[in-house]
Parts: sequence; C-alpha cells; structure tokens
Amino acid sequence: QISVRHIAPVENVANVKKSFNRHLHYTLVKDRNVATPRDYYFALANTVKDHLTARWIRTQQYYYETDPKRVYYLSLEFYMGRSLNNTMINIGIQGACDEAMYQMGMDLEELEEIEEDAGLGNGGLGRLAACFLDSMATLGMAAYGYGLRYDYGIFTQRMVNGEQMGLDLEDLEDMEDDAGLGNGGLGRLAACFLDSMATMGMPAYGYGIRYEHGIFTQIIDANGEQVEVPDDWLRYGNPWEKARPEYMIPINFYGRTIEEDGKRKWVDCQTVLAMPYDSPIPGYNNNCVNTMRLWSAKSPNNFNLRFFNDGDYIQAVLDRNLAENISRVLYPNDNSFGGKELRLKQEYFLCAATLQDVVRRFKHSKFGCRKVARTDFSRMPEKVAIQLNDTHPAMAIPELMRILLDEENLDWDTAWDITNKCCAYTNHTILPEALERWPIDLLERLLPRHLEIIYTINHNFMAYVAERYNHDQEKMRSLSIVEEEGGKRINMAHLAIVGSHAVNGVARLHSELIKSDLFYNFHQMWPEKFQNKTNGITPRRWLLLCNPALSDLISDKIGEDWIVHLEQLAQLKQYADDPNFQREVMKVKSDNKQKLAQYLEEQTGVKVNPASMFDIQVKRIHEYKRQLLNVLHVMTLYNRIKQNPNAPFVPRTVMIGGKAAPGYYMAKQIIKLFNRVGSVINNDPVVGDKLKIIFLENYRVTYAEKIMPGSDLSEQISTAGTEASGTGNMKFMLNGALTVGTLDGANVEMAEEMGHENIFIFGMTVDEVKSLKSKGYDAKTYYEKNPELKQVIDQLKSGYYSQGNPDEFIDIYNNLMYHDIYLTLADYDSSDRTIADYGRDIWGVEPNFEKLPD
Ligand code: 26R
Repeated sequence: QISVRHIAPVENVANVKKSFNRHLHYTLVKDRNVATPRDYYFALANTVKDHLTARWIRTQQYYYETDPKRVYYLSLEFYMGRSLNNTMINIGIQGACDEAMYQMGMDLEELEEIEEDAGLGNGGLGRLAACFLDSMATLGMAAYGYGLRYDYGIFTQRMVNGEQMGLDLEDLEDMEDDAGLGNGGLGRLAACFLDSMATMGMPAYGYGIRYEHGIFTQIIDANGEQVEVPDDWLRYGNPWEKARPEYMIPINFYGRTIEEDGKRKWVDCQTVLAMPYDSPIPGYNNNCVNTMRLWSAKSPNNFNLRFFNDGDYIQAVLDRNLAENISRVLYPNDNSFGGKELRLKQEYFLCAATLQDVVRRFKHSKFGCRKVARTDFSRMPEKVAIQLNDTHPAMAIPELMRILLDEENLDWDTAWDITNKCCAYTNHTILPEALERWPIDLLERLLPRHLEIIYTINHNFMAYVAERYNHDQEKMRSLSIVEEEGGKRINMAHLAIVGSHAVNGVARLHSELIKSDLFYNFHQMWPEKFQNKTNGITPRRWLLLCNPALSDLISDKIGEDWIVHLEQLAQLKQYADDPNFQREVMKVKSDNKQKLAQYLEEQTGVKVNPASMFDIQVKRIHEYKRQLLNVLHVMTLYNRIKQNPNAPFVPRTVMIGGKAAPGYYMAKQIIKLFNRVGSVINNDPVVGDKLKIIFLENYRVTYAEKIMPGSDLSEQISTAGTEASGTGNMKFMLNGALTVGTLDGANVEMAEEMGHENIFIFGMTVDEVKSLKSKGYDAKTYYEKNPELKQVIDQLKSGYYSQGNPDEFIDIYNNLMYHDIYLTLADYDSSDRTIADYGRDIWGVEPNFEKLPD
C-alpha cells in the first residue's frame, strides 16, 4: 500500500523502468523469456542501488572536505534484515518503483520477499546496532558501522517434521522419514492419497485421515524440536555490498614478543588479510548515505608457503580455508560465553582491521595535516569516537594502545590518554554467564603483545586503586582486570571500563543495576563515567516500513514529521476520544491481523481466528525471558476451558517465536513443551476456536516486520532485573499492541511514558526479587498455595502433554520446582491477576474458579 501522498512523478517511473531493463539485460544477462523472479529482484535492487550511489559518494566527499568528528560503532553483530524496501523508502523512490513494477506486470511486494535477510546477529544487541546505523544516518552523523562479514549468519530454525498441523506434502514426507518407514510404506501412501485428494478438491477428507489413522497426530507429537540449518545468505550474491580488495589489511596472530632497541616488538606472526565490503546506510530523506564496513578473512597468497618447499602444494592451497574460517560463521550463542579460540580470533580480527582503518582515516584527513599525513595524535579524540557494542570488540583498547605505542611511537601516558578519550563501552547484559572472561593462556598464544599491554594497563590501574584505597586487597581483587579465581582470566568488562571514558547501560533500571551491583566498585571510584542511554528503535523500519496503513493514518492526522521526530506522535492524543479515529485505528489493526493470519496459515497450515486476541512473545528463547511462564499460563487457560466449556471466554491465539542457542538444552526443551501443549490444545474439539497455540518458526527481522503490525498483546515477562532493556517491547508498542510485562528493562520507562493505566504491569519488582532470593525462594510454597498452578505443574510431571511419558519434561519440572533462579512460580499468580483484570476491565468477563465434579 503506497500512500496517496507519494504519487510518483511520471519521469521517475520511466527512469526506473529503463534502469531495470538495462540491469536485467547487462547485469543479469537475461531477457524476460528466461528471467526468474529472483532476476527481477536483482534487477530492481541494482536499480535502487544506482539511485543511492551518487548520494553515497557525495556524502563521503563531504565528510572528507569538512572533516567532522567520526563515530565508529564496533559490533560483532549487525542484524540488518532486508534492505530493498528500507532503501526505497529512505531515498523516497518507493512510489516510483512500485508503479514501475506494476506497469511491467510485476508485484513489488512479491519481489521484496525474494531478498535474504542479512542475519548477522543473534537478537537484541545485533538489531540495536542495525537500528542505530539508520538513526545515525538520519541524524546526519559521520558514522561508520564496523563488523564482520560472516559467510553464514544466524542459523535458520526448522522444526523437526514440520511440527505444525498443516497437511502439506513436505511435512508428510518429513514424517515418513522420521517414522523410519524407509522407501514407500504407509507414510508415502498417505502422502500420495492426500496429494490426490487435494488435486480432486477434497480437503475435508485429508483432515479426516489424520484422526482416523492416528499415526499423523502421534508422529507430530513425537517431535516439535528445533533443528538448525546453516544460513547461506550469500549464495545468490549480495547486491548491496561493494568489495574493496584494494583496501585489504594484514592482521597478525600468534608469534612472540621481543625487545629491540628498548622497544617491544611482535614477531613471527601468522598473517591473515581483512577484506572490506562496504554497504550503504541511507538516512531518511536527507541525502546522507553512511557506510557499514564488514571485514572478510582472506588468506594471503604466501599462506603456509613452507609446505610448497615440501612439495605439498595441494595441501597448502586447501589450508587457505583455515585462515578464511575466521569470518565463516556467526556464533549463535546469546547470553552465554563459550570461550572458544575462533571467537577470540573473530573479535580481534574486527578490532585490528577497524583500528588500522580509523587511524589511517585520521592521519590522511584533509585538515590538520601539513605534510602528507597528520602526526599530532593528541587531537585524535576530537576527531574519533569509538563505541564498543558490549565487550565483544573490547580488544580495540589494547589494539589502539599497540598501534600508538609500537607503530606511532607515542609514550605510554599519551597513548593511554588518547585511547581513553576515544573509547566508550555499552553494557548489554548483567547475566554472569554472558560476561566475557578470556583465559590467559589463550591470549598469550594468540595475542602475546596484547596480553603484555593488558598487564601493563592493569599494573597501572592497580597502582591507582592501591593508592586511592590504601592498599585494600579486597578492593584491588574485585576491580582487577586480571582475575585469579578458577584459572587466570582477563575480565573484558573491567578492561572496557578502565579503557573507556564512558560506560552506559541500555535502560534506566539496567544502568542503575550496573552501578549498584555488577560494577559497584567501579561506580564508587568513578561515578562520572557511568551513564544511561535507554535503547530505541528506528521508526522508519518499525512503523513506516512494516505498517504502511497505520503510518498513513497517522500522517493524515499529524503530518509526516513523526518519521524523524517521533515525539510528534503525542499530537495524536487529541484524537484519542474521537470515535472516527478509533474506528480507523481498529480497522487498520484488524486488516493487519487478517493479513498475518493469512500468512500464518500459509506458513503453518494452522487456521487462526483473526478475531481472536493475538497474544505474542517473540524473542530468543531463554530461561530468564520466561517463555515457561507463558506456557504455564496457556496450560491454565486450557484447564479452565475444559472445566467449564460453556463459560464466556475471549478467543485467543497464543504465539511464541524465537531461536534457541544450538547448545542450550533447556531452551530447546521449552520449545518442545510449547509445541506439545499446542498439539493437545489445538486438536481438542472442546476448545474449538477459543484457544490456539502456534510456534512461530524461524523468528527473524523479516518475520518481526510481519508480526508487529498484527499484534494485540505483547509479552514482556522477564524476571525483574534480568532483561537489560528489551527492544521488541518498543516495536509492539509502536504498532499499537498492549503490553503485559514485568517492571524490567525499558518496560519501566514505557509504563511511565504511557501511564500505568495503559499497560498491564505484574509481578515482582527488582527489590522484591532480591529480597525473595535472599530469604530463600521455595517454588513448593507457590505450588501448594495455588490449586490452578498445582494442577498445571502436576500435568507437566505426569506426562499429560507427552502421551503419558512422565520423563519427557522432567528436566523442566525439576528446574521449575528446585533450581529456578528466575522465580517463575512466584510470578504465576500475578499474571493470573492481570488476566482477571483484563476480564473485568476490558472484556466484561468474570473469572470463574468453580471446580466441576470429576
Ligand atoms: C556469547 C556471548 C559473548 C554473548 C553474550 C551476549 C553474545 C551475545 C550476547 C547478546 C546480549 C549482550 C544481548 O543481545 N543483549 C540484549 O541487548 C539488547 C540491546 O541493548 C537489550 O535490549 C536486551 O535486553 C539484551 O538482552
């Protein structure tokens, strides 16, 4: 849907058509007889890119001429999603492209669907980096995103045997395999039957078979587990990137350090090349186009040359892969530190390549250099800001020191002053298992010179602490960058704090917790270093792009300023009680839900009632995010329906989506449980249309763009004090969903902003969590106190949701009852209370606690 305000001038449409045809012909070497939809997508993407190029070059020329302070956003993750629509919107050619495609008999939306997501991120931290690039370009800042060009992004999530209930052939064929029916057999026969029946227009008969034979239900029930498929996102090429092999940079690893002429030297290294790939980052309607530069590892041509002398030439060429593996794949762990050597290589590879670029750009900028290059590094902090997206790129600190000391020959104090003034660190999590602590022996082997520098940094820092705190050993131990307990390690957060002039959390509550808990001693010592920068999301992608109907409605009322000045949305308050406006908003929401329902049916085969409440929790699967609390709630609703099938009930479709880290057992169990609960509830005729359970497979940026506009209820239910900020919460809210949430992360500020009467806050506060933990949390007391809770826990244990197999979810049961550090049962009641409030205040439905006879 293109707004009437964006009618495209005829000459633009003609230009797009011309350029499209030229690309189809000369770039893709196809004519319209043989072109595939993907060719059309590429022809369009190239056309759109051409419109960017002049602005991109001019922006960079402008930066060179004016030499503004540059912002370098260093991140191991950039979760960009698709670029086509975003680019068209930001440079204002969406209308022209839509019209041009239409005139040529193509559908723009269909072409957009062909683009692969750039999934170079895990979740919140990676998507935040992507949103920030959009905002920095829109605010006209001379900013650069620096990251890694992984060959494989975040894995594609598939459910074993297509867990969902749809009767599509692919699912059935999968089932056949897993049932071990080999070649032919019952599964194949059934699949053939279904295919024939569908061809003969007899869908009802297909549904009948599932019940009659039972085998389908049974097999579906036996699975519902996540499998990971590699994300080969570059297979067809990436039209947005430009490789720059001419700017390749050497990066060193291993080797040893020596002393020569009173200077430390790093020698006998192994070298890998860093090849930059640049992608344009257009600002919204401001002609500014910034750069995201991603590094790819390239083996040098003399790699392992000594083998050549041994005659093993073939092996030497094959081994070039070893070096190039550095940028092969994104680590899919979110919030759990693995300590793998390859990951440390990735982190250093990014830092070293980026800092060489930063220093080169500083030295060769137009101003400030009288000779060929600028040599006065003391002014570097006026020209360079380096933002570390968590500690993942924290090796930038010792690397900048190494460059300034060993290569630019500055003295320690000057180099340290510059490093400190240039660098700043953002913390994104306080979960202890997510904090990076690299073993000394690994660092010593891989980066011996950096370890020396870190030791010197710590030595100086400890001298400062000793002086300041009168040699208080406990203080020194707790602040040290070098940790001794359980094997010597480098605490990267401590290194990042000591090496930065600013440290920030990502929501007010989180920033307070950093000061009072995680970095308490650092805050005592340097209160002025600590700041809060509450997260935000780009309203371009998360409203204008994903929800055109709501965007148009808003713009009709208050104009288009909100796209760049989101606070303008407050002007809508004047229409809050306007019945016309209310009706229009409701209409947009219900259209969006209709569209989402249709997409879900295509994807999963489950028919959802678009009039039901879409109750959605989408985010990485993690115990602290408490998808389990959501599942317990669903089980409770089911029991209520079963107990009193004729009681009024607001129809609900509960959706959970998210990836589990491949090695995170409990997260995978949670997915499995949700699917099992779903297959029981979805197939129970007593429930009918009232309650449907859907797992949203392969949740990612592109899926979020479809989900947010059609959401009614946003689930933000982490244990208070665990979710640093959350950003999904904001995406739901911007698309008009109501939030049910705990006082955690940015929910706190959202509640203040919208007023507590407009959000369903429940559960313990951070202080209540702390005091409950200190006096000892005992799940059993909650279990015994609440009969409905007792019932669902008993069902979990007895195998009610696993065909009577009591072992299947025993680990979840034990965890909830005996080892749950996220206090799930303690907040169960309260979420119930919230639902009762919904019933009373919105739906006009009283809760019913009557027990029916057995
Ligand atoms: C493997 C390890 C080093 C690792 C730990 C943690 C890798 C990735 C992460 C991701 C964490 C840091 C993350 O994504 N944090 C999220 O950052 C968002 C943006 O600030 C927050 O909104 C969200 O609350 C937080 O969990």
